Amino acid sequence: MERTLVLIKPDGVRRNLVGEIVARIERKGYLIANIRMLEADRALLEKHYAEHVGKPFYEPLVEFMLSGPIVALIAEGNRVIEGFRSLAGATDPTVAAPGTIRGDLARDQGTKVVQNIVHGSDSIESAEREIALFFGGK
Ligand code: DAT
Ligand code: MG
Repeated sequence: MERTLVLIKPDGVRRNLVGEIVARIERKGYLIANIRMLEADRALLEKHYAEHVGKPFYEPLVEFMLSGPIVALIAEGNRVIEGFRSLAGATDPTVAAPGTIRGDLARDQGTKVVQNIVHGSDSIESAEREIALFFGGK
């Protein structure tokens, strides 16, 4: 069964949106196969966001992800990688479609990195790599 890694970022946890986001994933019909709250450390985030090293928003992104607790979860179901990214909406919350997590629940805060509530893996390879980082390969 296909799996994806979802992160509820510090803005989502701070704003008490964990239940809302988990409910949207469940209502869509995906299974929450595992879930945990954690405070990520820099080493973990550097691995998770390795593809973005050197981009102007990289350091602000890591700092933002260190700014408070996050929730990591594994969602499971046919085509869940594509399906969760569709639920999440576009990266830029200003233009993310209404009805999506980012479109409904986030906006531009004028910060160096866009604060867009959730992360979702973008391919099977990324999903398995990221699940191993956050759940030790389980
Ligand atoms: P996504 O989270 O939609 O997969 P991404 O992997 O390209 O987007 O980028 C990771 C995060 O970095 C993204 O969720 C928000 C931030 N980000 C991406 N592009 C940005 C930009 N041009 N300016 C500011 N922040 C950006
Ligand atoms: Mg991405």
